[in-house]
Amino acid sequence: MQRRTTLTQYLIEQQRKTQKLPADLRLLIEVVARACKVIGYNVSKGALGGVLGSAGSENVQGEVQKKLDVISNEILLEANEWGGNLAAMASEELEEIHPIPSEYPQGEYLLLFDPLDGSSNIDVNVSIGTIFSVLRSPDGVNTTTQSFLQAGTRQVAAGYAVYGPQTMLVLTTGDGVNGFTLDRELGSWVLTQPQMRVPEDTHEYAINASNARHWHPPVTRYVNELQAGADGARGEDFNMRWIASMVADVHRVLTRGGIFMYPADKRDPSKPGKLRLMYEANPMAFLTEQAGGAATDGKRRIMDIVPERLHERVAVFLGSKNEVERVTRYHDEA
Ligand code: AHM
Ligand code: MG
Repeated sequence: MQRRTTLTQYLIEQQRKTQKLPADLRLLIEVVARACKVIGYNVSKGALGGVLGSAGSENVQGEVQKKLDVISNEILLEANEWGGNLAAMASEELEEIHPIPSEYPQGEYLLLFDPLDGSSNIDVNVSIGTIFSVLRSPDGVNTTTQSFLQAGTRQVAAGYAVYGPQTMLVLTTGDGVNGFTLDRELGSWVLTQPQMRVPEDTHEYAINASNARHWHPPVTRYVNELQAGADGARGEDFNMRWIASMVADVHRVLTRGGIFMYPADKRDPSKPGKLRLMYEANPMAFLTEQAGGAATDGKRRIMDIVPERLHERVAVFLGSKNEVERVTRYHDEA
């Protein structure tokens, strides 16, 4: 029988091989992975579990919270509070950071997450996911919001779970990107996509084209060229996909290449893009770079940006290196 590597085995081997994966970080990743299993189980129940629809509340960004947004947030908080590996958590669904309650031991890590990404797809049975990022706290028991405001290059682990036709966990600890599929019978994550790579070139792009009239000129220039296909400057055809769940769109990019874009636009200069830097863009940028791709905000490498606020937004261009470099160059030339 072919040997199957589970997430636990992979992490232990990684700990032995690189010496860069401390035991408490390994345990923290396992707890997050376990929480994702529970979220995936709730997602799969849908209307039968009474989990669809709105929760009747708004989050800090003024977005209507779905019941599953709230449930997923609670699952992640509860699962991670007592393990002793964390100093604090931060979530898309919480305005302030969530310190570890004093009855539990404190650890040295900070966990950030978007508990359920792709909220608009929850009720229509389209892939959604959980995104997470792990940093080290420089301040131990005195952790504050300021402790979280570190550039993405400081991440020690990042990943996502995608709840789609299969439930998958895609993870980096800074030594490449590995994909695990949930074996529902055994309840374990099995390594199925080792060392995922993003090809440098692609013929596929992802952007919400309904915003085209609001784009800045470099984005319009780039997308117009893609749309002109073989008849235009590029001399070849490009295909478009937009799932509207970042997790699912980025999973496609990590699987077969592509460029994913959520640009800033002319509507609101105070809003540089829609996606959140610390728990959406940074973890996805870390994964993409680890898989050989690139990630910028049009001007800067995303992981070099030092955040000023926990819920800061950023423009995102990520995926196949040559396309990300091209659209970034168009911003330089503008
Ligand atoms: P969410 O975290 O509230 O779900 O919002 C983020 C999502 C991303 O998953 C996705 O790429 C984007 O919003 C889709 O936006 P739009 O509805 O503008 O296409
Ligand atoms: Mg999100």
